[in-house]
Amino acid sequence: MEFILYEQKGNVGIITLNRPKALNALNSVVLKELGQTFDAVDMETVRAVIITGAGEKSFVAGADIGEMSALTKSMGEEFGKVGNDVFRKIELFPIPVIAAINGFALGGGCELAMSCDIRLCSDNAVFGQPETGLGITPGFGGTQRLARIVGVGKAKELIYTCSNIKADEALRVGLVNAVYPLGELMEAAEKMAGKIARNAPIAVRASKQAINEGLQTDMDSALVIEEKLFGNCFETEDQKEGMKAFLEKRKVDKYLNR
Ligand code: CO8
Repeated sequence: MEFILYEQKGNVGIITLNRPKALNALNSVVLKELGQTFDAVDMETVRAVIITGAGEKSFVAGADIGEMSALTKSMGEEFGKVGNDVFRKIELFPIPVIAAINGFALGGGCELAMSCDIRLCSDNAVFGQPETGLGITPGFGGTQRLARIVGVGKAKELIYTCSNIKADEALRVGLVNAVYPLGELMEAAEKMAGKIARNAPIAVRASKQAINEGLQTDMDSALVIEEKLFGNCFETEDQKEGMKAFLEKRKVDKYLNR
């Protein structure tokens, strides 16, 4: 891979977007490799994935403006679909994905972070959707996910004005879950991923599926989705072991993912 580094540490997969000279901007190759990296994650052993950016300045400074500058209408639509398909893959990835946002998360960078389940950032992080200032709309899901995460009014303000917000404001509006000093960000992300990894993997996956699918439908249908996934858990060895351990007043040594 030219622009993506992948490492597995125990049960945690760590993806690093590695194009620091362009502040990890997303060109077609980065997007293609990002999709391929997710496809190659070992689903037997990996229980959570972390995405971060190389360097100390930027998570992702957006889609590559140089590459986008010459697009035609149909090419623009196609490029939007390429980004949307990869980000949707991340959003629907069976196991949780944590964004460790280590600096700029602008345009496509903010959109990438929003496709992850949980967003942790460093204190130097900056978020924004600068697209309308470049003559385009947010095109990798920003018009949809930002409104769902921070609310319609705040999303419209950020998108129409192209105002950037810093880490503390991102925390206040609910765009990120927590802020850490830059040097402590990865440790915090790995600690959270490790906590996820210790729980029953099938139950964690089913919870992600229930939340994601439930948000797409009305409450009554959503609760049926939950009931079915909840019921499925009772066919797993992990449920039997989890409850047996509780009743025997001991900790589960290791969930078996079955
Ligand atoms: N694309 C391409 N190159 C970039 C990008 C980018 N988004 N961001 C930074 N770079 C490059 C710079 O050109 C520069 O390269 P070089 O050294 O060769 O000149 C290098 O990275 C370092 O950047 P700066 O010198 O500008 O660093 P500064 O610290 O001075 O500034 C900023 C950092 C503020 C992050 C600044 O680089 C900046 O404003 N970048 C652009 C941010 C932006 O507007 N992002 C949104 C892009 S649009 C988008 O993401 C749309 C997504 C949906 C697409 C849908 C398609 C249909």
